Amino acid sequence: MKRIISIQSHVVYGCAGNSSAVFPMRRSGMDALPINTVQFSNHTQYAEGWKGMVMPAGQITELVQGLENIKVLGTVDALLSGYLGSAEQGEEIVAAVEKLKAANPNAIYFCDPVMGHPEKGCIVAPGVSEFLSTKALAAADVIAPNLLELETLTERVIHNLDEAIEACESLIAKGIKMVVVKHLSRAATSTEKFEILLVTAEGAWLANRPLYEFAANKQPVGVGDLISGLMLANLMAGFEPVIAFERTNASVDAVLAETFKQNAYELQLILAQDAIANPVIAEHAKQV
Ligand code: PXL
Repeated sequence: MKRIISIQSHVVYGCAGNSSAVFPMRRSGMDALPINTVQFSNHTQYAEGWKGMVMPAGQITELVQGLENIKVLGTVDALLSGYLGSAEQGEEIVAAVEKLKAANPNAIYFCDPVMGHPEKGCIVAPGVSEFLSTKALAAADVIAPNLLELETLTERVIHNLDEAIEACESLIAKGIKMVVVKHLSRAATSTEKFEILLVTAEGAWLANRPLYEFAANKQPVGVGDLISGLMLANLMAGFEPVIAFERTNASVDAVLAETFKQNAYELQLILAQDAIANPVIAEHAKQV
């Protein structure tokens, strides 16, 4: 069984960060080891706010040391990072990646550079964005930005698909092996569908899923975290990048379809678990 350390948020209720990604990774056959960057009652997009704390500095380093002490660290195949509670936690993650790669040179670092979305209410601590654009980017093997995050990482404004692909290629030229744009937003080729993009040294592929008509203030949260977790799980399960990308897209669509059907705000991971483990690919990704 492949083993993944996943360093993201924990929410008591609902789905964001580890609370969105860990169950799907386990349901995909992975041994997921969650390390929590924050412990919040709920994600930060509730109008009522949230309760809880950012994990104290030093905690990530300490837990990774504990894993090394019990000789588990060297058996870990990948490290996934997502929502950070502070920029200092980012430094600890990069140190953990170095330690992991020293223990297992084949291990990979999958970075989901969650930078927040102030208009939507996704609040991220100061300094996190700068950290992700510099040290995290330098350490990552795979990166999964949304359009805004891709613009920040590459310091450019992206208007369309060609520019999005060029931006991803600039990251590949810097040594990143794979870029998954988890939401193309205004750079998408269609407003009727939700599009995601995969770019590797071999080429670029576009996949889409239907748009469900969630109320404007009830757009599901944690979808990006789900995409990253599933993409990594599918890669670790041995699927080729394009197949892993298609399977991820199909699973995410099934989760959103179920969430819409249930008229729920939080992702319905449990009800959609069979489609997480065994997605049905409705349409193949298109090479672009
Ligand atoms: O999905 C990103 C995310 C992760 N973790 C927490 C969040 C959010 C988005 O709002 O609030 C705690």
